[in-house]
Amino acid sequence: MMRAGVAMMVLGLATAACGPGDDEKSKAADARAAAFTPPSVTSRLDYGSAAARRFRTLDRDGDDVISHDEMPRADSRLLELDRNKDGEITESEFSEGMLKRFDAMDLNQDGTVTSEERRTARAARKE
Ligand SMILES: [Ca+2]
Ligand SMILES: [Ca+2]
Ligand SMILES: [Ca+2]
Repeated sequence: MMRAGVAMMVLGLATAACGPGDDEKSKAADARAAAFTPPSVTSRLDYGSAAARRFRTLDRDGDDVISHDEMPRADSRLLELDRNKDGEITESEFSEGMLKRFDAMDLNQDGTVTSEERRTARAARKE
């Protein structure tokens, strides 16, 4: 009889302790979920093919050169890719420049850029 009573009490306590604890935990998880940005990992290959697609989009007349009038004005960083400063970006200037950017972001040089590394690179740029 006694034994069963104690067991019931322990069970009751465990449930009571568990209840609010779980609630707190799920609230914290909700907060985390709200602030959460999905982690992304971009491989060098993916980045390169995304860059190639971007080049194709920008090169409207398809002559493998982004000429001055094809250059989006909003993206001044694109001009940094013009290595020989002739005002145009060739396909190799574009892809090599983009991959150099990727390598600069890939802090641990494992061939992938995580969202963490991207954040760090962005923060470094602002300084
Ligand atoms: Ca063109
Ligand atoms: Ca050029
Ligand atoms: Ca990396």
